[in-house]
Amino acid sequence: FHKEDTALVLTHICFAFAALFLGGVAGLLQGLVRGGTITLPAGIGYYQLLTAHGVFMALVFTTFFIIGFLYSAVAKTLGGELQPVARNLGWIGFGLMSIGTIVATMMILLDKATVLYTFYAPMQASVDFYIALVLIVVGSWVSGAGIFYQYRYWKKHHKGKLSPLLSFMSVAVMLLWIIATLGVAIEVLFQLIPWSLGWVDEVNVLLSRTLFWYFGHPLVYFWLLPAYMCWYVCIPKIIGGKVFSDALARFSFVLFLLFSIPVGFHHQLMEPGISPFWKYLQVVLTFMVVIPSLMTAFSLFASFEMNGRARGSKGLFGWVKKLPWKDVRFFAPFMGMLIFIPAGAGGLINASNQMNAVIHNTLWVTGHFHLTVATSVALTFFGMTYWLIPSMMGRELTPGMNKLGIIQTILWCIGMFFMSGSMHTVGLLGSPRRTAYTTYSDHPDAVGWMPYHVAMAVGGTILFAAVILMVVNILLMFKLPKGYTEYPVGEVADAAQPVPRLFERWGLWVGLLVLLIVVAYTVPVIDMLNNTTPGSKGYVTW
Ligand code: HAS
Repeated sequence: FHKEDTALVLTHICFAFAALFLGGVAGLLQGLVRGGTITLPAGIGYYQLLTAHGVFMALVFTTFFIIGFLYSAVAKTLGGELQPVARNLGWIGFGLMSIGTIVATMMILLDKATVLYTFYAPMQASVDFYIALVLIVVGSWVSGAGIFYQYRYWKKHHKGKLSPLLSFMSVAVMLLWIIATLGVAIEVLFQLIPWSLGWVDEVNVLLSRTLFWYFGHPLVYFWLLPAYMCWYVCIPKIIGGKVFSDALARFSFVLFLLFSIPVGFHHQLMEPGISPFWKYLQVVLTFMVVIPSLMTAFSLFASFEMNGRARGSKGLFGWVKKLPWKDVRFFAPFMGMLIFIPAGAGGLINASNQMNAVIHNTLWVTGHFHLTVATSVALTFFGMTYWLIPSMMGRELTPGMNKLGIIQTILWCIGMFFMSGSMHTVGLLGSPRRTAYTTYSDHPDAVGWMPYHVAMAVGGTILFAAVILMVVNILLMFKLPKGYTEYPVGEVADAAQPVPRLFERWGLWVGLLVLLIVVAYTVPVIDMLNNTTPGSKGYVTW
């Protein structure tokens, strides 16, 4: 890697892990508060802490890590180094995003933005917080422009050639992000900023939540897809095999692009003011977006099995023994995949209207996203970090560092087992999410939840130890001996079908996506603006 590319990528990665550390501190404290173990000192509020935890972990850690990784992916696969224009755009994007993050953090610390990581109305923050969000979003668009520039530059100089799979995926992820963030940009610019400045007295709460979830659901795929990039492309190389099918991988990313945006209503199933028909339509589309995940599961099993059989494994599951269990580059993402099976099943439960009525706003939902983003995605990002840093810095991933990585992964899984397991269980018993410690005047139900809340705190403490170990491992990685660590990019299996050129017709996919968004959102949004849907009146202003 070019030195300047390494600097750009690793600055993003280090920023991401600094956020993980701060988010981890907030997470530990809030777990202990909720379990009734401690009370917070110095007037710090539970919700202030919860906001910091969500913003650092879910928004800052993920976005910085992903953008850093995507830059490494396009540098690696599109010519071996970044074009100066792409690199400069990357730095400008980073600058805007980091200034935005610092301002947002200050506002949260000053208790002027205790609005949780979802920040929709009617909770109101200081205008500085919203401006900080604008900086973060605009910065990410500039970074996206750098990725598109690198891709277009390569295409221009390789006329008629198929782009490398990893770069195709990077473009898809960034397109998804930019189209999704348009919703939240509209919300912040046209609703939240004028409202927080006092220019308007009212805000349409339902519209604000709708615009947020228009962004909020594809946000989860913005987190997931870079992990899928690792599962599809890097893992086959790490296990010594090949990518099962380039065409299938591209197809699944195209499906994600199409179906992950017009589905936000599945976060609003219990909300009045949106007619059941539109909720139903978006739930149907939600089940469509499950298909590419099932295709991914199929493709991964196929890669593992093909590789095992090529190495002489026998029987139905003999290939399992051929996997490199002691290699953290495989083990951490693999645990992520494994845990994604129950995590995804939980998602299917959430998306079903009747079952959503049981779990909505309970700790079950918190359990769901700690398995998905905080385990499947986070463990994959951790596993990637163990090769990304040494390979970019020209250092060798030593057996000692590998071992520390395995210990860190196991700690994470144990902590998450206790934390997310008890969240799921106590959620089914009715314990609400986003609630500070209370026994509701010693109501027997609430008292019955307490042992689970204590188990959550125990899990959270183990997870905090795992965060610390991860941060220590990162610091140690900068001291690894000089040498070579591979940046793993898998080749495609010989038997795979050729890739239809149609997949790179971005205009077609974006056009179809716009059509789906228009179909799924136009009528309900007009209803919200006119207060015409039964139930929306009275809910609509604050
Ligand atoms: Fe979700 C709420 C539905 C996936 C994150 N979700 C959330 C929230 C977050 C989140 C953060 O319908 C809370 C938001 C808030 O603050 O209110 N979710 C789904 C569905 C899926 C799904 C249908 N969610 C995710 C992913 C996330 C994420 C991914 C983050 C990265 N979710 C919902 C709904 C709600 C919700 C409702 C609202 C609930 C409410 O009422 O508030 C699907 O995409 C899941 C599909 C996944 C699968 C699994 C495929 C398995 C694979 C692994 C294969 C393993 C192998 C290894 C090969 C079908 C790919 C095995 C090898 C061996 C040897 C055994």
